[in-house]
Amino acid sequence: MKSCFVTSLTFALLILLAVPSQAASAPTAAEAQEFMKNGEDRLRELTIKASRATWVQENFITDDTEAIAADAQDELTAASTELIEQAKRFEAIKLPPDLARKFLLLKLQNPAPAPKDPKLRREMTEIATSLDGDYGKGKYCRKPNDCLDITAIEKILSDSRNPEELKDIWAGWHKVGAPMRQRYARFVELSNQGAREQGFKDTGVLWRAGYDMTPEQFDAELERLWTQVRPLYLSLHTYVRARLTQKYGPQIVPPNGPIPAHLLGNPWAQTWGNIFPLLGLPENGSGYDLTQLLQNKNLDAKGMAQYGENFYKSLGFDPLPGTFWERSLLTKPRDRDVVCHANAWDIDTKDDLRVKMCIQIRDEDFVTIHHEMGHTFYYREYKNQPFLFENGANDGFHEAIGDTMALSITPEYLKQIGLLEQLPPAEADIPILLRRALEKVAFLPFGLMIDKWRWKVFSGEIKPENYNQAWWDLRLQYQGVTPPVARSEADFDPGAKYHIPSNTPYMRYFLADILQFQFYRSLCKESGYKGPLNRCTFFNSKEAGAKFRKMLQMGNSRPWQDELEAVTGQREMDATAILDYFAPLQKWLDEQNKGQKAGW
Ligand code: X8Z
Ligand code: ZN
Repeated sequence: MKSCFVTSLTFALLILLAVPSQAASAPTAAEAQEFMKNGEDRLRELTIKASRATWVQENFITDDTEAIAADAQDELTAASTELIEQAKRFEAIKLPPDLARKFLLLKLQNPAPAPKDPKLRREMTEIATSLDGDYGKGKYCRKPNDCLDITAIEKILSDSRNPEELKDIWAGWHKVGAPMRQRYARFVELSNQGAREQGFKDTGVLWRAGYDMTPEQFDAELERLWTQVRPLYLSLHTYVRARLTQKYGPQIVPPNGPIPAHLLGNPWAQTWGNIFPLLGLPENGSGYDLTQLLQNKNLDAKGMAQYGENFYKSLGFDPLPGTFWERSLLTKPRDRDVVCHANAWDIDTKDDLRVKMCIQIRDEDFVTIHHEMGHTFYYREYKNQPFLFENGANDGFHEAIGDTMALSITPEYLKQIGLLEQLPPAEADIPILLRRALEKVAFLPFGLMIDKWRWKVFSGEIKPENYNQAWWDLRLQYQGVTPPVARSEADFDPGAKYHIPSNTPYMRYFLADILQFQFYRSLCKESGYKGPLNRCTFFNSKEAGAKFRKMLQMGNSRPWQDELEAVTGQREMDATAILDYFAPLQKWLDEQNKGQKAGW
């Protein structure tokens, strides 16, 4: 097996190397085309191998599976690094736009660009795999026989109202980061070296090169969007803070200051939906409790996922293949370590699609399974594109698809699918909107600050000796939250958030938070809906489905602006959709906040 592989790789390299020697001085566009075709075939084959190995590793974390996954990943990275190097000889020639786009995407597909030196590349891959594994295995042991994994931690931070317990659990989980610090710093060095060898200033600049505009233009876009939504965030922050001050007292929640991060219902304070019951609205003000409805139905994890699939089918998408149900992991195994952070897998770039998620029967997970299905259906819609175009129009699009669907989970929709018997009265709009804002509006500054931190880490502006301080400076600046216990550079709190050890770029989620409302507004219109935006569901609309599918099928073959235009008629990301959606709530919040000072 192994020697067979080496033989075929050597053969492929000979072909690739043969191209330059034929025409060392002036390569032609035809040669570039041939080079790209061979390169895409090679990458597809190795990507499939690496996906299978990583799937096993994340579903069964042991030293052996980590080593196997690192091997497969190393082979893929080696091939991709070689191809990028060889592609340099085509840089000076004029290529057809599609082909030129592929040459750019070739350089961007790996978020961890590797040095050419095989020893350094191997070192980087092993670090990356071990960080991912450490996060998956992460536990906080309150006592020797009382160890909590992230699923248990999330549950306590969501349900407990005891500030001492919350503080203990918060601090306990954050210990998972500290041992990662040195390796992370080394990872940054190695990956930056790889980025530089490929012609980028650093890895963060490489990440920002994937948005069909210059990194500087992209920065300006982010600033523009954040300025648009910041007042809404401030209104929400002010309202929530006042209620938490009432609940926990001014000693714990200072009335004009930032909010301590352990009181917001989530380990990272990234979404705050779980503290909805503390916010002073009449109990059951929204007229229903989705977690309760799901539990009343005695749903299991598969049942939750089937609701997700049904939504897509109602729009005209084909059902998922049988293998999806056979091979996905939907329930947390009792007896082994897995990476429980939800994700969706495109194993063979065709029909072998899977979701890995430790589903709990609760409203948050009902939304997340729609999110994961969004990735899954996107994979399938673009499966006939060439390998390098098998991707989202940009990564924010990929994250936005499922969330767009999940915005359609309205009382009307729940009634249509038989989960809810009676529609709530019109007064329920505000509680329902507030519940949504605790997810979508609270998330905005978090979505923004993670990569603000990482880009500065990659550029060297934030040095390893300031990793943690800089993290909390940004948390304070954007989110207005503080750590509940003293922090120092012995800690490494970024490591306690999955996307840092797994090196998953994060600005995509900020973009998705904006884009999903833009898509939703357009699809609601396409479905013929006329009422207030927050009550729209486009469930069952074949028109909306057809329009969306057309965009999804384009994959990453066109600049995202063209694809956005195909659905929304707009060429720019635009926060007016999220502002329109929450307009009634913004008005209500501002009334409630009268006399309060906003900000911290
Ligand atoms: O990581 C995810 C998904 C998988 S792509 C579950 N999300 C971000 C997070 O959990 O931090 C979805 C929203 C933000
Ligand atoms: Zn996602």
